[in-house]
Amino acid sequence: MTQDEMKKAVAEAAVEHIKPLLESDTIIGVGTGSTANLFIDALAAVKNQFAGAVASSEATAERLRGHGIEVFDLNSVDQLAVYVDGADEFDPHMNLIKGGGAALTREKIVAAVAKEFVCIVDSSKKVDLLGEFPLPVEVIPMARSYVARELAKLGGLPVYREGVVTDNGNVIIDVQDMEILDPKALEQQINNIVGVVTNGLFARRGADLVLMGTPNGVEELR
Ligand code: ABF
Repeated sequence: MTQDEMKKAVAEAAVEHIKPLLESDTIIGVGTGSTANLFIDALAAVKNQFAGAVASSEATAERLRGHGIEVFDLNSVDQLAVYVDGADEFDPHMNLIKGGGAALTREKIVAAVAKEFVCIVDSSKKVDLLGEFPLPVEVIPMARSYVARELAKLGGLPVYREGVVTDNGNVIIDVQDMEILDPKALEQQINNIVGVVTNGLFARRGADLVLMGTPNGVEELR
């Protein structure tokens, strides 16, 4: 099985997983990235069984609409039954690093509102300890240098992601070589730096279920 085939298999497994939740008024949260895109494509087959979706990025909203799935503003929605999204890394405690696609802030907001967070990945995303993937941090542009200095004090090597502006008009700093021994504490610590909008650690609200594509099929991890 290729990596793309594993991604497609988890995307389809995620649709099977959410099917029992779908009712005429159900609204679901949908993430960003290549695995989430395959989920959206698979979701199109059941689009008449639910009301619509909240998107974690402009790109996702466009893809959902392209399939005829209604996209709702999060402010018009009380609760999302489920949020389905990919990740850049996940550990055995369901902590995640996200944000390689620069959509981390909206992803974290949509995940916060959802009752269940289903993370869809291929087996290359599995790690024992988070941090090999550089940790993305979304930053207000005028605070970029200050935040970079503060991140360096936490032991990481901050690298400005050149040429990237988020959907919220901000910039991204990727932190390399960060020792992430306590993901929840570090998530909070980085959030406390003035000028940081969000960081890509999803530990305080990690995944409830990881569907992982492997060469032998899809594994469910809780
Ligand atoms: C989003 O897409 C991100 O948080 C993460 O950066 C990325 C994973 O992308 P892919 O599914 O393409 O590997 O979920």
